[in-house]
Amino acid sequence: QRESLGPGAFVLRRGALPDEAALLSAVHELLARAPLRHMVTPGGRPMSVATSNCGALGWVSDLAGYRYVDRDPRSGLAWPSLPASWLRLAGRAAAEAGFEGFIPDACLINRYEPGARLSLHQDRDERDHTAPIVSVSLGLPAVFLFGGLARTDRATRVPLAHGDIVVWGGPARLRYHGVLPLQPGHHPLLGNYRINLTLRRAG
Ligand code: MD5
Ligand code: FE
Repeated sequence: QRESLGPGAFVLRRGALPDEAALLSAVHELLARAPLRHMVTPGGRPMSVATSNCGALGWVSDLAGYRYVDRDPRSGLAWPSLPASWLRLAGRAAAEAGFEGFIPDACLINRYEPGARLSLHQDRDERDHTAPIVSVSLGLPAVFLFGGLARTDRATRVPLAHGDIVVWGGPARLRYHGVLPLQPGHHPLLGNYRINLTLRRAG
């Protein structure tokens, strides 16, 4: 049930479904401690996606740039810990895609509401690009844009649904990617939201 998106990129369709209830209750607990917020890009525009983090490091953006930090700048507190079950899920998914021994230290939690999007970008704020990234999609479906190593490379469109896990590593790790504006809808567990978890090795 492992589907290839190209070298180093694999979808495990509905791979997180057996864990959906535990994942969602943990998400809600984590967000109570480190609330979602619209981070501001270095250019000064609030992102349409609302963001929080858990793990030793969390990704932040502000007028000074993008970086990983060990505290939530809003509260001054350490980010909540990465749940042990998420570490296991990420390790298992990475191994199924051929990346053994993946131990994330950061999980970015992105919430999309209808109209929210992520424009084409690379994930390159992590120290070591040899580790893969594991992404878990929950709630409303989205269309993922999967580009190439150059910004102008043609992007393919990959539909992602509730429970889908994607692993990006090796030759896919620095490919440009984005998410098209979320279409309105209703998901039985998440209402009109999509939540994406990206588990990373940042430090
Ligand atoms: C999402 N989030 O669906 C995606 C999932 C982000 C972000 O892009 O930065 O929060 S992660 C997709 C990803 C990561 C690393 C490499 C590649 C895709 N890739 O090669 O296409 O909300
Ligand atoms: Fe990304």
